[in-house]
Amino acid sequence: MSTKFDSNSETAASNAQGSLDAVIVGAGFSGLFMLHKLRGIGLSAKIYEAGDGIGGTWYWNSYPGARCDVQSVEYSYQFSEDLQQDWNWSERYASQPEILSYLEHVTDRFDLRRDVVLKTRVSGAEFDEKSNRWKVTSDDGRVVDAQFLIMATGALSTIFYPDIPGREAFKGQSAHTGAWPLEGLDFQDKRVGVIGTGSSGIQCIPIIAEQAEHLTVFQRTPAYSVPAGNYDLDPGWLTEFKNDYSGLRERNEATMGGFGSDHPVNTELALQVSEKEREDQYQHRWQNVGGLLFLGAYADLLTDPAANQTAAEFVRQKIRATVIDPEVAERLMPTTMIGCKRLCTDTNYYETYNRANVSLVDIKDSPIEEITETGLRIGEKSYDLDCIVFATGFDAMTGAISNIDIRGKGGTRLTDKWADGPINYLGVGTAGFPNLFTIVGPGNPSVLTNMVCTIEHHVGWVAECIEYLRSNSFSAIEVTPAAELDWVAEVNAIAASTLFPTCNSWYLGANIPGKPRVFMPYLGLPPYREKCAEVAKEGYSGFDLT
Ligand code: FAD
Ligand code: N01
Repeated sequence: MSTKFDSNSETAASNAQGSLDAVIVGAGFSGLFMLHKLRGIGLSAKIYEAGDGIGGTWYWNSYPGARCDVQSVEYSYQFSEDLQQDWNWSERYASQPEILSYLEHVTDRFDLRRDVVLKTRVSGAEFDEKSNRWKVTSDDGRVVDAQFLIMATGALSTIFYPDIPGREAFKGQSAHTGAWPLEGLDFQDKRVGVIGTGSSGIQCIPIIAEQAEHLTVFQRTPAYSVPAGNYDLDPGWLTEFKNDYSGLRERNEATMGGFGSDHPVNTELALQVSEKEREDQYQHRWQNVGGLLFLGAYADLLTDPAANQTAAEFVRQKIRATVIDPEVAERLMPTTMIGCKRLCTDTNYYETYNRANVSLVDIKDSPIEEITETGLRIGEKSYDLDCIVFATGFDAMTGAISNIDIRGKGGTRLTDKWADGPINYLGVGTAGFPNLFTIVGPGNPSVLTNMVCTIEHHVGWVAECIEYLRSNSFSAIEVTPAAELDWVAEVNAIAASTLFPTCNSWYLGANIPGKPRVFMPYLGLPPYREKCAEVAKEGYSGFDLT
């Protein structure tokens, strides 16, 4: 990644702070809001961010076509009414540059920049049991001491490259979608290969196809994708919409995912209605609603396999109807449960395979064996390429935390404790690691929801907890082993009652070779919020306060 240095932020060299109330790791939606909240309760805090700019996901994922799949007016902070009234989104689903400029605006508006230290990767953290404080080290060797350590390191921030030999040998241009070079890649009249057909691949493929001489898509597993239905927002509509902005936010909080209350989940069951009615409902959601809310067509799509397959078959029919070459259409048709992996949303994805300059290579049974100087090789066949795009995803939910050498009480390493999967309470803390908070980590509804909404809730809860500790003169808070075991059991029990464990998704860690297969997110925002409120009301039940 080439560098873009923000001269208003402090550099590593000019900011060798010795002691703080809190260290926040990561400057995305979570870290920025955490800094704002902690300042609000009088704490000294700094963000350490590995990237050269703020924005997290929206800094790193600047590949062509990157945009949100939750509507912009919902995928944005709600903590400041003035902010949400002042900011005008230009599209129903904002593009990466627009979301990044929103986050830049928030950073300046709330004067956050002076406490953001860029280009600084936190490499280790050690808990000192005598002082109840963390010693945090960065990869440039600096050490900062803080009472609280807050990991706002992102659920989808650690890129994953498949272990295909020869990647370094490739002489052309290549990039991972999740660490896209700031200067971009030039696809004009080039032979381009895209590896991976998850959300990132599906967003960039149609745009790359318009520029490349030839695009070859290497697909291991086809994904379900629904048209996003993106459009420019009419300023008049936006003004009117803002009259009841807080009303929308309130209605969204009652939904399972924190968004989409304007198209609520249908309470009917898929097989209890006639086939015609079902088709009409799916068609309505496909054509008029668009995107993720397609899965709200019936209440049982994620719990009953037969119901699920009615929706899956509807999408397969759409692929058949869109893709002209029936063999290509067949290869693009997923067979798993729809929604088991995150549903993709697109603009002209399936249509792209009708272009003469696009070909699809199925690599399920014959994987890519080698990246060569001039392209890649599958068996005896070589593909000559000028550019390779790795849209191969992330070591999700635990990757960023596991990359830091975190040692709690008795020198226990967090990676050892989590060797068989993450164990924590409310997705916020883990026994043996006092004063360590994770924002939207495993065990939190995070990635199954409108994340900005969940982040605001989670950050708010952590800030209130810290305020409580301070005002009651507690120096440390630590999860009890019993509370975290119960929580992990609850997360798993809820997941087991759904279709989520039936495929190899990143929710389960199944995209990373050797990663324990454990369903990591907690399903359901309203019950989660209730539980968090109850825990706080009971003086932080499930935690020991020292
Ligand atoms: P991030 O934005 O990931 O920020 C974490 C930051 O921590 C990163 O900048 C990283 O560099 C930094 N960091 C990590 N480790 C270290 C370390 N050791 N030292 C220093 N810094 C470190 N969610 C939705 O709800 N709706 C959407 O439409 C949506 N679209 C998405 C599109 C893409 C392309 C991707 C990849 C994700 C999308 N998500 C979406 C999920 C998205 O990640 C969250 O919505 C949100 O942006 C996460 O914010 P965050 O601050 O928690 O984490
Ligand atoms: O990653 P993915 P992503 N050989 O893991 C393939 C969010 N997001 O970056 O399915 C060949 O979904 C892999 O194949 P398979 C969103 O939450 C949102 O696309 O494992 N292929 C798959 O096709 C999303 O879910 C948006 O068989 C290999 C692809 O790489 C999450 O981020 C946009 C391979 C990875 O897909 C991650 O999405 C972008 C190998 N060895 C991201 N290894 C929005 O639309 C992996 N693959 C808002």
